[in-house]
Amino acid sequence: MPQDMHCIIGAAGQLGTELAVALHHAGERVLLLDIQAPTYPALLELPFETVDVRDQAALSAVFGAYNVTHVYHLAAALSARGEQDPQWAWDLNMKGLLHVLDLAAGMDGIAQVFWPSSIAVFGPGSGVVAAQSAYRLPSTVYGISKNVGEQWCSWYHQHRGVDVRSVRYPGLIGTLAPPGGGTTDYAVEVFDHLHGPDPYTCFLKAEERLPMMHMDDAVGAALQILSAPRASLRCTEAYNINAMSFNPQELFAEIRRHVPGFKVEYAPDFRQNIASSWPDALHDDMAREDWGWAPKIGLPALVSSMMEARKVQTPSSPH
Ligand code: AKB
Repeated sequence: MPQDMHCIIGAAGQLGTELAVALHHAGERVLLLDIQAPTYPALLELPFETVDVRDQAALSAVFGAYNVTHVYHLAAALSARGEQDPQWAWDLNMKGLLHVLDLAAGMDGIAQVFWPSSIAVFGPGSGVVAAQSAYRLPSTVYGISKNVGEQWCSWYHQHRGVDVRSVRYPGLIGTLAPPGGGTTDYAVEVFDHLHGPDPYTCFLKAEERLPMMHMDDAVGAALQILSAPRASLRCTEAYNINAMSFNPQELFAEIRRHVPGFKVEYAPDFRQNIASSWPDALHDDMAREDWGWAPKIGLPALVSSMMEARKVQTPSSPH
């Protein structure tokens, strides 16, 4: 029987890099797709193809040439970047998803598709802690594309038999590749500003609480939902998943346990309005019941892992 081939679209990005490394370390065959080559060293030995997901013919040719069985479609314009160029963001996010779903429907070899949704599907009226089926009026082009994308996933599952699975990710925090263009990015970029002469300038308010997740849990969620029996998945759109919630001042207080002199100033910009339209946390009972979702990492462990990965040497650190 031929071995599975896992194709990661957006493989040079924040989640793509981590998923590729995890699958590769698990002994799976992995194909990397992006418009720019991944730079993370462990990925340099893997097959890579330059493909723009808006080019369906190119995508189809690559899926066929490599006998792709599993597609992780991660390429997207995120919330903050998307607001700066709404038409481009809509085109990239929607065309990309529809191309992947359409190919998955027409190519026998493609067994599963993973496509991430986001807390950005929620907006004013969704509640401080958003329920799985909360009212959704997204405040960004990115959020609209994720909301509509969820409905396309459900349609392709019901009408074309595509086994596409999805979760609503919160802000993701990991070490291997930086995020690009998100509203939650402050919680990653701050770790590159711990020791400079100037304070870190945070673009959200000190009290802006948001749902967040360590990358290990995010990768775990993708792999876990893909391995669940299809019959156990009651939700054909995207599952709420929750790990932790914090605001900037709580994150920075935790960082100060490692770097006592760390200084911050606040200069909220347009991203603050996006953040304040999102919930503080999500109810994720359905994901827990249907496929056993259970996050492992909280705020202290998250900060320790980021500090460890950057090999930050401080008087109080245990190195
Ligand atoms: C963003 O900030 O746009 C993303 C997200 C929450 O989906 N990190």
